[in-house]
Amino acid sequence: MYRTTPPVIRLSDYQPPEFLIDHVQLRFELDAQQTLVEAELSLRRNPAATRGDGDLRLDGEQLELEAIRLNERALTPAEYQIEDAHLRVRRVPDRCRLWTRVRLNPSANTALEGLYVSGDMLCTQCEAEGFRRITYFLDRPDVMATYRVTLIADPARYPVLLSNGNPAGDEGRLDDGRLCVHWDDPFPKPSYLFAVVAGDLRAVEDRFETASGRPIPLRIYVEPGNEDKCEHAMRSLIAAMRWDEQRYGREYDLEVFNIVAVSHFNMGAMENKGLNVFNAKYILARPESATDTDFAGIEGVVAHEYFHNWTGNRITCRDWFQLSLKEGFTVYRDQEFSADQGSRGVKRIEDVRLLRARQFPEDSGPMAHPVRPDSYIEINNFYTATVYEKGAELVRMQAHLLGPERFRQATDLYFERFDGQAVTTDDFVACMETAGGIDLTQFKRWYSQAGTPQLDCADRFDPATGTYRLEVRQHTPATPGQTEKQPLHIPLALGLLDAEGRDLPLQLQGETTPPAPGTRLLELRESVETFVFTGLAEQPVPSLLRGFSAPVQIHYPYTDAQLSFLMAHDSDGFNRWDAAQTLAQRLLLAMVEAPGTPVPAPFLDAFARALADEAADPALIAEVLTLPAESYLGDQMSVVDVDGIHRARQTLAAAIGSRLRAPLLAAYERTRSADAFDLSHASMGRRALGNLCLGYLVRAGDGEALALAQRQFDAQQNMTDVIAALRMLVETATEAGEQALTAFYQRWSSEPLVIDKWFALQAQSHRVDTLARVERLLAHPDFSLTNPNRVRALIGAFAGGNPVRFHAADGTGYRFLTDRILELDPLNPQIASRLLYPMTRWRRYDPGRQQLQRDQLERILEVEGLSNDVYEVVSKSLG
Ligand code: B3K
Ligand code: ZN
Repeated sequence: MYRTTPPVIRLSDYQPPEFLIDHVQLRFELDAQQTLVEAELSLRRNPAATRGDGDLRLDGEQLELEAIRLNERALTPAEYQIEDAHLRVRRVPDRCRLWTRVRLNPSANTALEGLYVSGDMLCTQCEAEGFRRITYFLDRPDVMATYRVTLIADPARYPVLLSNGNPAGDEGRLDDGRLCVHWDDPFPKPSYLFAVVAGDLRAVEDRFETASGRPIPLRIYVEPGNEDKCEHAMRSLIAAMRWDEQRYGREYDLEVFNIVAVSHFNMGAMENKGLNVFNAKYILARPESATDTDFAGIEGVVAHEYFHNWTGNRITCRDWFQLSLKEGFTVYRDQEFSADQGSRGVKRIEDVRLLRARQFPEDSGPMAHPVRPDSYIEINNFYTATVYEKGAELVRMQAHLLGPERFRQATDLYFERFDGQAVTTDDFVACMETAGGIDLTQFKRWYSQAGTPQLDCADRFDPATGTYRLEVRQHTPATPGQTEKQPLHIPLALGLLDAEGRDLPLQLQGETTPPAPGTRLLELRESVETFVFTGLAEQPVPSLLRGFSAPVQIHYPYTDAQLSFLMAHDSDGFNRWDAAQTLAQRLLLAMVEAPGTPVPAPFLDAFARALADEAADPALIAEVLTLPAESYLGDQMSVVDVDGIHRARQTLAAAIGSRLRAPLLAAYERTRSADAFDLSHASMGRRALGNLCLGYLVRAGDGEALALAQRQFDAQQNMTDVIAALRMLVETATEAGEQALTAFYQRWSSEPLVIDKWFALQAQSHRVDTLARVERLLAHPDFSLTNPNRVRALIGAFAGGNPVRFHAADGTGYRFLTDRILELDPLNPQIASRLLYPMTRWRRYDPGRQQLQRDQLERILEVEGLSNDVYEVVSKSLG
């Protein structure tokens, strides 16, 4: 049994810090086993502090304190105390300099938080609370300081020494031959943005000239041999820097901008000031070894981390409850950036697909929390789809309510008002209110209220008066700890279509402005609201929540015919896609209920029509023709029928493949491109559509299609095509699949990022023997529990990306995951906790599976010395 319950941190307990740190001098003697860190903190009592006993309490974990001085004087043991995760110095003066020397062992740091070893290099990860594993400090984001850093290391091992800010002065050599380098960061920053990297690294260089004409050298540092894989990341960085100047008037501020790609990293990347550290997955790419999805990921993440320089670094969070202040806004910014680089419509669909797949389930499950949470045990558990993706939707709604010009004025005001400060989401919204001239008091409930609002719509057309009444009811289901919900301020974009599919002119009753055709933004505020449109000659078909104008679920009793009609005619691309998804979802759920349900001809006709639309963006057509995921279909059922959903989806895919054979083959041929390595949006779209078509054909058991897949695999061109073909071979043809897997491994065995794909693809296979294979792969020489990418590729892909095999009715999947979590927790609690997610929603399954999952969750809870990360998720899930 877990003995002491870890403390709960609450927003309502927030207190300003008793001390501030204005400046920090750090000196590192870097070594993989023994690193010495000397820190001199210039401290002063915070005039805004409301309480304090005169003692200074600094955070520190896993540090060996060797020496401590206050204002140059060594402290006696009576003057300080080391409590479990704190250093307490008694009675310090209002202004002082505290100097400490601590020793750490980076090579023993498997949690990858603080200073750790990745391959042959040393690197850091400090967000959220990793700096306290480097030195004793006020490790909280509302303490912002300038830093001067000295790095000393053996140049044979670590010829490149990097930290935040600008290089300061010449590199030098100490008498013992060690290299000594200085960095200066003039911008006050919270400790979570601190970074150090040391290694034998190669730089890929370019340069960017800012709007005001300052040339900025840009360097991407990689391990030797990877220099030829940085072009796309560099191009994305330059595009992001330009975009932030043009769209937000934000210029880069330091003299250099550095990025380092590392192979052991807990998440995607980290926005450390002037020194972004990246999971190699989000930097390294060439078309023969990375997929189009990888390229899009790189573009988005490089931009995201760069954008943090203003939204996160120059203006940061007062406390971790405000995480969405920087994450929600920065995700919104990277979404808009990517929309401008490729297709806006397709990007919106991808973003909403992700929101529905990840955030909606989170918001209706045991870990549901508001965008600004009120409490946490372990903050690392709150880097969630809610804080990030729903947070981005809240910014998007405000941008929508203000319109582009006022939104820009509001962000200008935000940057002007809060530069150099640590602030709150309320501060952000206040800028929206001031510049927008609107009252967002009610809107702010979006930040504090968890759960996905449900909108129930009903309508009535009165031909006698030509009026159309639309009634919208909103309600938000209860979430853990929040049973009472209040109505939200919801922007609802809609259009009304005539019988030809054209947008009708819209005029609300009582309005004097002339009716305008197109989309209209309604604002909901009450639990029930009725909107009366006048001057209509015929019963319209409503197109609701255009562009997904709010993160809600909308319900309207559409007939299948109306959905097909919207799919064909809606002027809103998002709603055309959404209508197609709803149609497919309905059919699939009917097939789950009644397995013999035939596939209706109109469904296939609509599919064929979309396929034949050669004028449309192939990426968009691919989105329209992609069936909803198994997990998403499960979310729509009161009890998830794991096997029924899998069967229905396979059956429908096979039916599409056999009944639309000719048009699918034609589309496949049409989308093959002469330049397999082209990375334009158009080429990526063609590959997506082509592989989707081939996949349907293969699932129908089509021999010719399987031969095409084999040929596509053998051609070994773009990785997008190779991986798609490999997946088809593995799923269908045992012998050819095995051979292809072997060939693929041999070809790519020296490229870890490609080998991750090899692991993931096998873990996601629908074949019945997949778990046995995954267990065998645990013993593969390339598998390692200490590399998060590998863990995600094998264990994460199985548990999170293979519902039918993970949720096997005999509970073997659950037991497997639990065993792995218990092995991982002592090594890397963040990764262990993340892997748990698929089991937290046990209540959604049948009684047998519920019991099996609960048994495993309880088994975890019984382990002594569990991390706070895993404890929090398991205990809340059992709740
Ligand atoms: N800010 C980091 C995430 C840090 C996660 C710490 N557990 C990456 C990002 O959102 O840009
Ligand atoms: Zn971020």
